[in-house]
Amino acid sequence: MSGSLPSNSTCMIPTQSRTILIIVVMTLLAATAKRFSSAFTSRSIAKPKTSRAMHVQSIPMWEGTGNNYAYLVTDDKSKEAVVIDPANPPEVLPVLNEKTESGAIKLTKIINTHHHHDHAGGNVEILKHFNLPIVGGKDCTEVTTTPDHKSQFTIGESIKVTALHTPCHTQDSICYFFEDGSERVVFTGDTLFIGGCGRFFEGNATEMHKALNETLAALPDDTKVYPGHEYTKGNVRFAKKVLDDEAIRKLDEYSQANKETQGKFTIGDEKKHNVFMRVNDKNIHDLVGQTEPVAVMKALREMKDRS
Ligand SMILES: *[C@@H]1O[C@H](CO)[C@@H](O)[C@H](O)[C@H]1NC(C)=O
Ligand SMILES: CC(=O)N[C@H]1CO[C@H](CO)[C@@H](O)[C@@H]1O
Ligand SMILES: [Zn+2]
Repeated sequence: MSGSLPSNSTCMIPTQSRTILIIVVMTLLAATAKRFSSAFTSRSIAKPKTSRAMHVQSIPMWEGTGNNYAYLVTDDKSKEAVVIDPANPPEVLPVLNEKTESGAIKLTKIINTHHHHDHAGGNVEILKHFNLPIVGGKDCTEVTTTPDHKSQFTIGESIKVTALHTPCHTQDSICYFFEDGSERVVFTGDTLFIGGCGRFFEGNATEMHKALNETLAALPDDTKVYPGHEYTKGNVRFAKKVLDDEAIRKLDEYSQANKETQGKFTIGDEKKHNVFMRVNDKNIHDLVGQTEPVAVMKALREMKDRS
């Protein structure tokens, strides 16, 4: 580098000092560059974390019999977390204990989708270990708060929850729509399953039509569906008897290849492969001999109950 200096340089610094100065400047430059690049690297590593503020962990329960799911949802930034339908404490408590003891989460609520024992039946036992409020339908054991239809609350800094009343399977059924700015998910309990819907234990076809085709169908199409049970295989078996089309075949393939289907399909997908969300479909009308959506809903549910 010094060789490029003109030989008649008027620079007054002696050659030796000049070499030292160049070394010092280059070392400083290298250090700065290194610090700059490491800041850049750590920022690009941290990026996926900030864009995924909501973390959903499935906790399968009674696998092979009820095939239920409890869900642990955490706001990654604040570590604030809620547990949804922790119905079987022996399977849920080990997860909650490990995560709270390690500081990975701060558990703040139990949320229930409805009062059935395989959803709200773990509340009393969980309360012996954690002092938590319970948000749920009016008939849920130990419920503290029943949110109004379309009312909202937040979890940590980033998750906004909207309660959606969907009475039919039970009169106290509530679905919970979670948004974190970039991602949307809905916990549907026994109202909407992947490719199916719950039995009308306390309600009728008018109510299920409203729950599926008005309330849930109005959510953004990219909302991921997290139901209360893994029932997809049985639902597809029924759907194939009703209609054997492309969307239902795709769901069939997926459910044959994957044990778990929760969170893998969206409200947009359900409108295509869930016959209970296709009550306006001409092909289904022909099959059930009805055209009015509530009558179609009623006919489909009766067929499924008999199947
Ligand atoms: C369905 O249930 C709703 C709410 O309980 C009720 O108002 C309606 O009359 C019922 N419809 C039928 C067809 O039974
Ligand atoms: C959101 C949605 O799909 N709504 C449909 C529900 O069903 C009625 C007919 O009963 C349609 O008109 C709506 O478009
Ligand atoms: Zn139920």
